[in-house]
Amino acid sequence: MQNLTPTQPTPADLQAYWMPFTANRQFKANPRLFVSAKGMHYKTADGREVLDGTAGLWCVNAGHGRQEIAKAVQAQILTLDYAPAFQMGHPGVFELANQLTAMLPGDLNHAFFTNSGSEAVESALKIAIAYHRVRGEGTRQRLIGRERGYHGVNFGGISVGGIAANRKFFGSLLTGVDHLPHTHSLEHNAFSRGQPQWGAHLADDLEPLVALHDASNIAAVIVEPVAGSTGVLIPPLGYLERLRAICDRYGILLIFDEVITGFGRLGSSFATEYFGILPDIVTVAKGITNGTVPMGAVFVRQGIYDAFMHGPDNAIELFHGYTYSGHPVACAAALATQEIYQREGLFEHAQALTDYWENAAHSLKGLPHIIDIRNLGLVAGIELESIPGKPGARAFDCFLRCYEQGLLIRQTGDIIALSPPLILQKEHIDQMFETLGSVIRELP
Ligand code: PXG
Repeated sequence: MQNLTPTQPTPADLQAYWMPFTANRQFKANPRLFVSAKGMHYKTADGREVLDGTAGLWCVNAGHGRQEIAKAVQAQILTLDYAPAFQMGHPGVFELANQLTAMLPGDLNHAFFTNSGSEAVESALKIAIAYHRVRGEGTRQRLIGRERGYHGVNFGGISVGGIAANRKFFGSLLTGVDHLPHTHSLEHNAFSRGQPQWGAHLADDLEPLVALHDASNIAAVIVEPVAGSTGVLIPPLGYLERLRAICDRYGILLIFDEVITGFGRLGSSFATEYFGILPDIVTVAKGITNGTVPMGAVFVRQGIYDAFMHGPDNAIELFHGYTYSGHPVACAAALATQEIYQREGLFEHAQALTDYWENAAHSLKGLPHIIDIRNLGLVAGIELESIPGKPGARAFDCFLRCYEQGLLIRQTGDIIALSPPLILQKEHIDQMFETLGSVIRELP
């Protein structure tokens, strides 16, 4: 791999940096550092190439080291490095909003910008509650998430989120939140290809919550169309449709958190297009800039935006925003990224590889420890049986061995998640599942 820029040597002391979502002491005793990346591969500090099976953290959809993005970012910094986000604008952010909303179905035609998926979620939840208030239904404040949901790590996101470890350390969280059941069932759906048959009825659990609280107190339901972080849970056939129908019946906003599913992961621009369902609000991040510059966004339907556009012209309609909302450099990166997605037809490419990907993933069926394989678009989840009393240990062992063998995978609990850059070719798919298969065969 050509190394275009000099990389720093590994620092002698790794102590000062408190690493996020990482076993710090274990890592620092045995560090794993990437020093460069190009295309489908990372390069490690000890000079090995590692095939990227996870697009970084589900974000580098157009592959690593894209010149076009680098050039756009450099040019933007030299032209306009920063413009105040409040009461001022710059061309790039309007252009980006136009382009992105044109990719979304229906009247999801207004974009609010943030700097991460977590901030997109907070913004979406605040917009949902404020929307009802500006329409004169200010009692609609309750939020409904789902067990095992991941909506980032800020207080709103962990409140509606359903991953216990992400919640239990942090106090009382938001009040007025309920959770739908998750949709995972090994009993009914193990080794399903694509969307599982069983489970649409789980959406009906929204009904008793409405009966309990009354619709007049409920603002929104938020779900990941495909749950990623918790370990790849594919929505059962008909489930999302049913959720949409119940929300419609009671005037509850439906929020799709597309931080992972956005920008081609399922072989279409967004999950809303893939499933043919129109939510009221969509959150994105990650692939919006190919992971190069932090950015997130919230898309809302016309009626939501319109509801705020009342009162005197000089009144600020939404008291919310970030110093770096629509940052010029992030916008330049996002525009260059969208250009690559389109020019290279990467979503179509992903779509064309889906069957091959599915077959490769399911070819691991029958190997020791594997209790489920699930897939959709270019996502796969492989669930391993836990070692009794040591949850997560087997998949972490698998992760380390794959890394040693030149493959980057993601592990959450005892589930392995794969979500490669969309530029991959069949030989990368072969290599990924061959390596993973041989590693799993050797796991104790
Ligand atoms: N919503 C969803 C659905 C996500 O997947 C966030 C919000 C938060 O985004 P930020 O940009 O604030 O991290 C995410 C993030 C993993 C993994 O390995 C997943 C995420 C982040 C890090 C790791 O599954 N998802």
